[in-house]
Formats: sequence, structure tokens, C-alpha cells
Amino acid sequence: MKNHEHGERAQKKTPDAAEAAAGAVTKDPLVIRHLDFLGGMVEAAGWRPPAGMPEVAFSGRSNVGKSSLLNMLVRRKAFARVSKTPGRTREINFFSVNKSFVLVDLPGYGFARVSKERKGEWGRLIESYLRNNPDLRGVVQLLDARHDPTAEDRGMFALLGDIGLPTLVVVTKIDKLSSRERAPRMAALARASGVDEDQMIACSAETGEGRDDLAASLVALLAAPLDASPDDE
Ligand SMILES: Nc1nc2c(ncn2[C@@H]2O[C@H](COP(=O)(O)OP(=O)(O)OP(=O)(O)O)[C@@H](O)[C@H]2O)c(=O)[nH]1
Ligand SMILES: [Mg+2]
Repeated sequence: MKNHEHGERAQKKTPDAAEAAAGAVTKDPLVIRHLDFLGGMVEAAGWRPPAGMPEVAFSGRSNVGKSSLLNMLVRRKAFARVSKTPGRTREINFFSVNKSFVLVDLPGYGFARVSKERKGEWGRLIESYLRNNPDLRGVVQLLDARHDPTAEDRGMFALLGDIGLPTLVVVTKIDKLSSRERAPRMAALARASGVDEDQMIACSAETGEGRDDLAASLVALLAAPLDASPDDE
């Protein structure tokens, strides 16, 4: 939790509904005004939306809760599809928000019942999307609160580090842990994935926990100046 100085102005605890709806005094770091499904990318050289808007991609194991997290973030029940069948999201899906940036739902990896060949295709699709993408500002990597990072999760962290992409870690399904289990699990996940604990955000698509923290971190990521190291070009 960050503590900002708010000066003398007392924060209203319960903004009235009409004002909040009008966006007048809302503290929502990301008010959703417009949403658009732009389309899906199915192969490395295939269709993708026209370049130009900054993108943030959501990555993680199949069933970790990517689509649910996206829905929570944009406050829609069924915007990104949620499935009870792991491995359902097979393409890279692009959603524009407020006509100003793009959220990207990557296909989940690590689904056991998928052939080696199919896994190879997904790996190539994801890697080719992540590399050499000047619009990509960062990646939100999801980890399930109940499970240790898998070899594929570690592979993804290594790839993100190699490309040099800013990475936020979201711990999903936090509602599945008791309050007593939380702190040690968060510490263990931070250690196992090699990130600082305060770079991690605990979220629940069930309760809505973490939504505003995630929204604020995304807004900050999108606003961050692009790294313009001279040896890049
Ligand atoms: N309790 C709980 N269940 C969740 C949460 N987030 C997702 N789920 C459930 O987990 C399952 C998978 O969620 P999805 O959002 O489809 O996961 P995904 O990562 O998009 O999966 P793929 O598209 O297959 O890669 C669904 O049954 C969701 O209802 C959460 O925060 N809490
Ligand atoms: Mg999905």
C-alpha cells in the first residue's frame, strides 16, 4: 500500500452514487469509458491490430485466471471469455480501453492435455508477439495463489527478463487462501519468482480485491517514459 499525501482536504469515505457515476469524485484510478474487442491473433505472422496504441499483455498458465482478471479490471462480467475448460483461449486477444491503450489476453501455457506440437506453436506465437513489439509497455504475469511457480512460469520470467519488459506480478484467486495463509504464501511466491514483494498484487476476481491497485499500477506503467537507450536502435 502506498501512502500519498492528500493535504488538508479530507477524503470522502462514501462518495454519493450519482457523483461517482459521473466520475466527479471517484477515486477509481482507471474509469472505464469505452471498451472494444479488436480481434484475435492466431499465428506469428498473422493479423494483429494496427500499431500505435500502447499495449499491456496478461500472461500466465492456463486456468490461472487471466480472462477473469481482465473482466474484473474493466468491470464487465463477460468481456474476455472465461472458461471452465483449461486451454480455451487459444489466440492472442486484443481489447482497447478508452480508445487509448490495449489490453492483451495471451493464450495460457502449460495445459497438460495439449500435444507437444501445439505447445510449440503457442510458444512461438507468444514469443514472437512479445519480442520486437514497440507498442508493448509491459507484461502482467499471473501466478495462482495456491501453487508454486512451474517450470513454464520460470521460463516466462526468464523470457521477460531477456526481452527487458517491465513486469508486474499478480497473484490470482487470493480468496482461496485464509488470512493466516496469505503472508507466507506471498513471501514464498516472491522468492520463487525472483520479484520484490511490493511488485506483487494480490487479486481476486471473486471479491474484486486488488482491482484498484492493479488499475493504478497499469496506469503508471502506461505513463512511464519509454526506455530510450541509445544502443537500442
Ligand atoms: N475463486 C476464484 N476463482 C477464480 C478466480 N479467477 C478465476 N477463477 C476461476 O478459474 C477458472 C479459470 O479462469 P479463467 O479466467 O478462464 O482463466 P484463464 O487464465 O483465462 O484460462 P485460459 O484462457 O484457459 O488460459 C474459472 O473457473 C474461473 O471462474 C478468482 O479470483 N477466484
Ligand atoms: Mg482465458
